[in-house]
Amino acid sequence: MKTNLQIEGMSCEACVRFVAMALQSIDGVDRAMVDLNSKRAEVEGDNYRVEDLIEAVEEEGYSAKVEA
Ligand SMILES: [Cu+2]
Repeated sequence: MKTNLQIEGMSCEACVRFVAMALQSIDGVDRAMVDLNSKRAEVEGDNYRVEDLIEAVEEEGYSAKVEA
């Protein structure tokens, strides 16, 4: 499965790394690509819960929502 997220609150490459690490730590996530300029994250994997992705990003102090 694949999920595109819109991330709010990232201001530098360190933020990008925090968000990417948080997403990659979720069970079932194989890959998380985070882009600062577009404020987007693309997550790939199997059987992860989308709510877990959002929660992990929020725990790092950013906000996330699923892209329509
Ligand atoms: Cu930063």
